[in-house]
Amino acid sequence: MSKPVLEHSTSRGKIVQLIQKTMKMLLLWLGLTGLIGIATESAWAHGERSQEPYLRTRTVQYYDVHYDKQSVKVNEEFTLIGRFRLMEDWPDAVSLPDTVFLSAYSPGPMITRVESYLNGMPARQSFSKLELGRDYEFKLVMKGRVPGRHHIHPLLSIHGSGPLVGPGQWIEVTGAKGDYVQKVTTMNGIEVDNLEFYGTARALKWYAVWLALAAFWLLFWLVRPLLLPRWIALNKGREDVLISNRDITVGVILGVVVVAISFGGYMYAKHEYPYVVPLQAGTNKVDPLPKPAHSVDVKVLKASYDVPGRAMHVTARMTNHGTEAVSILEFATANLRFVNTQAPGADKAISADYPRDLVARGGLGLSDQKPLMPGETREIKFEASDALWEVERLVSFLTDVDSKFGGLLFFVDKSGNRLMTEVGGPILPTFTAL
Ligand SMILES: [Cu+2]
Repeated sequence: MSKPVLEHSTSRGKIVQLIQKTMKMLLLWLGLTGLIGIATESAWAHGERSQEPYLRTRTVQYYDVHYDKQSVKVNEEFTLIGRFRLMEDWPDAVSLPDTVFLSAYSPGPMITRVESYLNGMPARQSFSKLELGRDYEFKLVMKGRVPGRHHIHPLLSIHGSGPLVGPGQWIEVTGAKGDYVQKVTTMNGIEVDNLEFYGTARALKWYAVWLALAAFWLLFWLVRPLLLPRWIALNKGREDVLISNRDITVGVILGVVVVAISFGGYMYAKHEYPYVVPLQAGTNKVDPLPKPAHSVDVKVLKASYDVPGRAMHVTARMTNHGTEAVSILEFATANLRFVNTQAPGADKAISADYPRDLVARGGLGLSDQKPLMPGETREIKFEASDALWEVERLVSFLTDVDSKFGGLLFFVDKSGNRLMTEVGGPILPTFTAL
């Protein structure tokens, strides 16, 4: 008789072993994913790299973006300023910026947007009909809410196209979530200590009232014989027994109670809050920044992407319509920056607060460094080579049906004034080493 017992205990042991094995594997997997996460911290960002390159290189080009702080306490404010150019060569597949909303992108509600402006105008609402080929300036005042290290971006949401983000910066929020408050004074002088929970208790009470009434009405019918007995009664022609006088009385009373509560609640709210401003849903209009007085015309003659060398080569005919000689300072696209280190002021081109993971170490190579004189037209070849093209997953233009690139080319004169020109056009991949 001992055999079955033995067998039984063996199979039990096997199950225990299996559970232990599974737990070990799970722990190992958790440990590994944690390690990978630590090793590639940007993997914790929110998938900005998975956005199609034509969206990132040919729609909104952010530039001059600054974050005034990289570490804030809960409740402490920080400011995010910058500019963007809406590219003239906007992709056909993307909706035009006819309805646009400005905000910041964060992994969940980790920060609070306190103020936002587009070209100095409050940006509480969406803006309509932004102009292609023009520049806009934004300012976002944010406030730390949930402690942690969060990747924050400026964000332009375009109706029909989705979110288009600017360069993301890691912002450390320190302190305790419990300390977070959002104090406001309403237009009629009422002080609200914490907007986070303002009115939620009252809303929950109302939920409770309606849930109780609904539950009562449901139970009132559920306690009686339900479907089959009623169906049989119906078949026997006894509709009269289905709804009694008591049912009708209760129904009428409930109806009166619901109307009384609704109307009474409305009257009470009207009396307690005589001034109510509804959520503003209309769009605003804003003029773009004025066009700069001078410009450099850039006509792309040839563009190719060298796949093994991870380098973009562009040959362009450039004409300086300005009054000063200018040098090429920078090529920027999809928040990546390729700086020509030999240009005047190149060392100051990228501010200390700009995310370093978006700066190409390879810089920008030029076929000739001679400044472009006023009125001069010359063919110049520039090369933006860096592994960032791959890291940032910007090379799927190789497989796009609309293989085009876009970006901004910055020029600088000897006094440090910058001129900016949109560049772009069809691009061809070269798969073999040159
Ligand atoms: Cu991010």
